[in-house]
Amino acid sequence: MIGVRGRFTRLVAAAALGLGLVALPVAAPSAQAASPCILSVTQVIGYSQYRVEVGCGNLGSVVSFKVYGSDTFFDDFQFTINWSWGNVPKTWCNEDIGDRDELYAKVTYQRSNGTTGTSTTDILYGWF
Ligand SMILES: [Ca+2]
Ligand SMILES: [Ca+2]
Repeated sequence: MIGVRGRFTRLVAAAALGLGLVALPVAAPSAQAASPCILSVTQVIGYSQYRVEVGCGNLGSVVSFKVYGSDTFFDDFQFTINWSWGNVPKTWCNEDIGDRDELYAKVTYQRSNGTTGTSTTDILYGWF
């Protein structure tokens, strides 16, 4: 149950948000900061496969990643790669048959000190 105080806080937050939008007429709608991990899908020349790869830059080395297709109602899991890259049949990346595909990856990486972390890449748009 939401008390009066909770309701008030929400109203104030909503008002602050509104003011913030009005007070920043020049700033472009702030896009979410780009993920440090990047998903790429490239052709494997001579094969009906894509090379699917994730890099996390200075964050660490990629241990594994799970690829999902972003969709309106729920995001469907596509496949797992237990490495920083792997070759997969092209059809695995075609998450929307006859439509544009929106792929992203949930990544597990290892830092230089041996600890692991997780990150999610930005969506990669394409016609796979
Ligand atoms: Ca989709
Ligand atoms: Ca497609």
